[in-house]
Amino acid sequence: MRSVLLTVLFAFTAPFVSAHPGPHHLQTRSEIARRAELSKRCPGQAATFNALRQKRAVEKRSILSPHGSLAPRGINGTNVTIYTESPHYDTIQNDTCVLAPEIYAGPYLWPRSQTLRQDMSEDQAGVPLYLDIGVLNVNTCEPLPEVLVDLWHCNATGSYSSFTGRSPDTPFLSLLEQLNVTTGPDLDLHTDDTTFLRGLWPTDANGMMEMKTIFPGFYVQRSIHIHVQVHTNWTVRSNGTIVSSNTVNTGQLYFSEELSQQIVALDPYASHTGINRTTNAEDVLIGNSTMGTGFDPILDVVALDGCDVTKGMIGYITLGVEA
Ligand SMILES: *[C@@H]1O[C@H](CO)[C@@H](O)[C@H](O)[C@H]1NC(C)=O
Ligand SMILES: *[C@@H]1O[C@H](CO)[C@@H](O)[C@H](O)[C@H]1NC(C)=O
Ligand SMILES: *[C@@H]1O[C@H](CO)[C@@H](O)[C@H](O)[C@H]1NC(C)=O
Ligand SMILES: *[C@@H]1O[C@H](CO)[C@@H](O)[C@H](O)[C@H]1NC(C)=O
Ligand SMILES: *[C@@H]1O[C@H](CO)[C@@H](O)[C@H](O)[C@H]1NC(C)=O
Ligand SMILES: *[C@@H]1O[C@H](CO)[C@@H](O)[C@H](O)[C@H]1NC(C)=O
Ligand SMILES: *[C@@H]1O[C@H](CO)[C@@H](O)[C@H](O)[C@H]1NC(C)=O
Ligand SMILES: *[C@@H]1O[C@H](CO)[C@@H](O)[C@H](O)[C@H]1NC(C)=O
Ligand SMILES: CC(=O)N[C@H]1CO[C@H](CO)[C@@H](O)[C@@H]1O
Repeated sequence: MRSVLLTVLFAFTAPFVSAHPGPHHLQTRSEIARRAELSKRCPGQAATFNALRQKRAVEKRSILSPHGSLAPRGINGTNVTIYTESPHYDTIQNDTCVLAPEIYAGPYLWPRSQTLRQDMSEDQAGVPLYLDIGVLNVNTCEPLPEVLVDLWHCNATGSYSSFTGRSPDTPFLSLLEQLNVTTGPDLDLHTDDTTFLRGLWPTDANGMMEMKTIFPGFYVQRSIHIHVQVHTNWTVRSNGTIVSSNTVNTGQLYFSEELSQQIVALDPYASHTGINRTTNAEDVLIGNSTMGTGFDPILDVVALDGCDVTKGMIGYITLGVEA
């Protein structure tokens, strides 16, 4: 496995930015159509992007320096050396999944538990999944290096870390009713400080990053998905959580129905019997992303051993960001 040496600026003095789960934004048809067009803009550059990935060698670089483009002014920090594994996948899609600032990040967005690491599986049981993510700037069709990719999803039986006191089987509106709260920017449903299946990692010089996790399970009313945000101007604290981010692009990534069926038939996924799984076809949000547009939020998957996905897999996707 090739390694890329990164240097990260850890900030110690910037203020804490709290989570602001937004309202349930659905996209307008014209916005979907616009993003679908964007998703097809860069096929040639995507091929170049791929060639760059294959040439990638061990390289040493500093991603943040006091005068670098990503170093926020006035933040007091120090450098820490971290190692990143190169992504596995050798081919790139020519279509991209275009993220947008206005897409719903969901009630389980919880920045204080998202930590800088390349393996966010902790002790969670499930089928190993390596997310191999490329980020392209869809305005220039160039890879976006040094942007922070932020990922979170539920465990094999539908629970999110930091929200383990919430039942994955309770519909969202019933939960709000039970708690006598309304949705809005100050909604806080968290119950604890667990961090499993939440992670952040920057893209390398070629706009690529990799995260090890497990295949997600499901919870009520949603098809199996992974939340993703891309931060283009960011700093992390000494404990690896994000300090601030002015520029966030948000999206959700999905799996094919066939693959989901195959995985949820296995333990421990199969032990989640309290609700029926929502399929991609039934999911409201995925329907809004894909309907007749060619916009593609489904991860391409290859088995780690080349034949059996139930032993582990690599999920590959190119995210398009309007930067
Ligand atoms: C993507 O690549 C495939 C296979 O090379 C090709 O058939 C398809 O037309 C390409 N799509 C775009 C949008 O370029
Ligand atoms: C990045 O964030 C810093 C700190 O919040 C801000 O001062 C700076 O203007 C931002 N840069 C860009 C390009 O948005
Ligand atoms: C950075 O932090 C150190 C230790 O907390 C402090 O002594 C120093 O004055 C700070 N420097 C700046 C520029 O804020
Ligand atoms: C961090 O690394 C950069 C690039 O190597 C260097 O210029 C800078 O002085 C380092 N900062 C600290 C606080 O060590
Ligand atoms: C990291 O530090 C922040 C600020 O002190 C805190 O709110 C957060 O819970 C910490 N997160 C982790 C995972 O340690
Ligand atoms: C998922 O997380 C919940 C809450 O922590 C836990 O009770 C459950 O056992 C976990 N599922 C698996 C398969 O470990
Ligand atoms: C629910 O909250 C509202 C506003 O905070 C309050 O007026 C009302 O009494 C609460 N109802 C119950 C059943 O706690
Ligand atoms: C799951 O779906 C089946 C078939 O439609 C239905 O009989 C069953 O009651 C559902 N189970 C739950 C927990 O909703
Ligand atoms: C643009 C668009 O088609 N939005 C749809 C998103 O999904 C909801 C629920 O299915 C529809 O009501 C919207 O029309």
